[in-house]
Amino acid sequence: MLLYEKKGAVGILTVNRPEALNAINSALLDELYDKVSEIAADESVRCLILTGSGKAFVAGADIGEMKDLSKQEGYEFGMRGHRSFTAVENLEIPVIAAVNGYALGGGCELALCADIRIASERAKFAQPEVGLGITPGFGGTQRLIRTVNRAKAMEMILTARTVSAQEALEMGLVSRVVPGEELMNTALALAESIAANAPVAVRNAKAAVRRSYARELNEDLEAEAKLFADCFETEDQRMAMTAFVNKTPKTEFKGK
Ligand code: DAK
Repeated sequence: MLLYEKKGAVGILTVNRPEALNAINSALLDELYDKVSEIAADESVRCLILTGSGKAFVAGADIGEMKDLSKQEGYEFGMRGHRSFTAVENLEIPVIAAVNGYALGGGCELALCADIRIASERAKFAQPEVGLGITPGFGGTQRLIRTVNRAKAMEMILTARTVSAQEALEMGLVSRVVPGEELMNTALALAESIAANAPVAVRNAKAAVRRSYARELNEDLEAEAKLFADCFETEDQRMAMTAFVNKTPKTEFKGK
């Protein structure tokens, strides 16, 4: 479910499950962890680009797989997600997310693990979880607030609204928006300009910047996983996810 290629000193990792809009299931989470560990050990790679196949970057965690999780399984799924996503974030080399399309839920959260995000004009961002009866669970509540201002983060998380690439640029969620056909070339040029700099200095600069960003992140992610898990087995979570999977309209949320 992942494709990987190297262009000189730049690695390109593509989430490749286009039939499900690259939705992330447990197998994909494990594959991501393994691949990222491999990349971390390859000293010839100096910058990584993360992107998706087809019209999505990643349309979220796999709703079909999550639908029937118990609270305990929800917690375990969340912690498994944190392990893989944190491995991306903890790579010593810079990571650029080239967001080619939908970056929803877990997809927006994966993009947030990158150091730099650039987007195609077609990209769309959202944290739609509260509309599915759950909270963001792969770091959205923690990484979004460390990336954009609190009002914007709260608006995205509490309304579940989808924002355009342009709006994402205005709020600082991405640093550039380019036409879709220019996305990969722009990402590659950016990656090559980083890879041409002194590797130790680049690595240490990233580590230094991350100190302010990542303070207490691990504890906060664990707290997020508990709050996330608590939403499972509720009537609202079961109803909303079943409606998505069955392609039927949602009924009104009951708070149960
Ligand atoms: N999961 C599973 N399948 C998905 C999917 C998803 N998130 N998104 C799309 N697909 C599948 C669709 O079911 C459809 O499958 P088939 O019917 O062809 O078998 C196929 O991909 C194509 O999708 P559509 O036919 O819907 O394509 P459209 O262009 O019409 O619509 C869309 C595109 C992106 C607007 C729509 O697919 C959509 O609304 N998708 C769901 C987006 C969403 O709500 N994503 C957030 C999921 S919640 C956790 C941590 C994190 C999370 C959860 C737990 N823990 C701590 C435990 C994260 C949660 C999320 O990400």
